[in-house]
Amino acid sequence: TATPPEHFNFARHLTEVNANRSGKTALIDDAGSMTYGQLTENVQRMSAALSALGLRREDRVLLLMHDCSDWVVSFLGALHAGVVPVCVNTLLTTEDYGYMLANSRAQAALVSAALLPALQAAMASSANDVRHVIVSRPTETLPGHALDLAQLLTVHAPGPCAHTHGDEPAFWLYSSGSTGAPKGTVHTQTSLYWTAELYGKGVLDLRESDTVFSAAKLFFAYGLGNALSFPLSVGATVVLMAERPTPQATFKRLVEQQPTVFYGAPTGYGGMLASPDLPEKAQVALRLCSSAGEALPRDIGERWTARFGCEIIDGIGSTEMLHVFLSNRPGDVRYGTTGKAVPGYEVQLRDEDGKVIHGANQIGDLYIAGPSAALLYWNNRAKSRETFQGPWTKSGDKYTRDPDGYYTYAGRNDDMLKVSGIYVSPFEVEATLVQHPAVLEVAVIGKQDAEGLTKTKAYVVLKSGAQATEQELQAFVKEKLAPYKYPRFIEFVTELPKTATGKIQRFKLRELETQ
Ligand code: 3SK
Repeated sequence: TATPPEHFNFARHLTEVNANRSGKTALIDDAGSMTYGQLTENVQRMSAALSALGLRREDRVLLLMHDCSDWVVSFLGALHAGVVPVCVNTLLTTEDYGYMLANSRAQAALVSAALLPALQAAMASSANDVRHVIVSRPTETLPGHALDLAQLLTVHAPGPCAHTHGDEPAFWLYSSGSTGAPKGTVHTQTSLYWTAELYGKGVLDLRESDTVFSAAKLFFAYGLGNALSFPLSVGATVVLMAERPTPQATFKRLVEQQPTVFYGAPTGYGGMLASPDLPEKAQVALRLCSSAGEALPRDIGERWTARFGCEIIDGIGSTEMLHVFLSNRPGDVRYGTTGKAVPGYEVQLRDEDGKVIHGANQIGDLYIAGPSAALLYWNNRAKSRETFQGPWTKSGDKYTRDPDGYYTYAGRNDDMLKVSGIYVSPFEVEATLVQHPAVLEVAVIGKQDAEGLTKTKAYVVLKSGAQATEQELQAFVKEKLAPYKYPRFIEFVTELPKTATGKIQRFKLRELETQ
């Protein structure tokens, strides 16, 4: 793979790669389609518009949008101008957005019309530097200070590309940990290039003839590669969907748009396989599927392949490495394992003393070295040092390697849970549940469901004489946190297992679940 030049801009790179595809469809979203020629022009117009609004190189802009072509134009337009998009999850709370605005000091926000009220509430309740709000697809008259994204693109002629360095901060994604606020993970212009080369082309062998569809949204590192940097690096067509990836919404795209490549997470595959509306093989055009986010249970992989005749390529990536670095390969899939290192990345397992484990079948901490690692966590030197150790990045996952060199997931080394492929901190859920007037104390752990997928379970001790139902507590959490964080299971107990010094022994609760 060619090393990008010292001065490199990923948006310009895509323009060059697709220069001869101007009539080909690049993006299909819920409202229509956009050719490569239109995409290039819109990216250059967005770049000019941001510059004209006074946004300068390295200024941050918040990108809070449902998946649609405006997301792609906004992201690439910002990169083209050297302005840094801070891509945020559309499922969060006003409080989360307030934190992200203050932490990133974003000078502008690009937002879906449906998310404008949440953004405005965040702006009203937090110290922030937002000077411009640009709204995608407004359905009503906009408030005075807000600009219509489509109109902005018509007003500004295509602008020149910033002379960015390949190592320059290019965009941020937020990564969550078990404690503390989400960490602004700063990636460079070349991170996107490397993940597209090494995994998108190297492992998935994406081609111009592919149509791709990702259930994971663009604001996730997984979705960003799946549905933006990978397909656009090979001139493929992307199907984008704003709504939640329910089985029905996914089937609609699989059948109507005939994608050849589908990317999902294990919970999504499990939900589809369990649905009475699962399409027949003849109704879809899949040649390949990818999975990440949580370990894919063998049974789900096997049932999917039996139904559709195509493999699910299971891998693991991280926000810090931007995409998948350990993966199965087409034609060499061992369901139940995460495969081997993606060529271009090195992985190591280390023991508790930090020594590299060379033998087979021993549990160790997973470290990765590769060219797509983030630069740092914004304003967080301690966590940056802990995670980015010279060429190595600590993943926070535990793995084993079998004698044939295949890696198998063995859990996290912090308390984080991955539910439907998204990190959930048990401490955050506990801290919310104890705010309920009937709750005395609580412990949250991961519980495997019948399919081997992790769900959140809360053990709750109620205050003497107090009453609360499972549904009431679930609704309470959904109101205060992003809804996906609510505990799927609640068990009422009279006490929690504790050490002599009063610390909750979560491992005892985990043992109960595996008995
Ligand atoms: O969760 C994962 O495995 C993943 C994969 C690709 C990119 C980012 C992440 C977190």
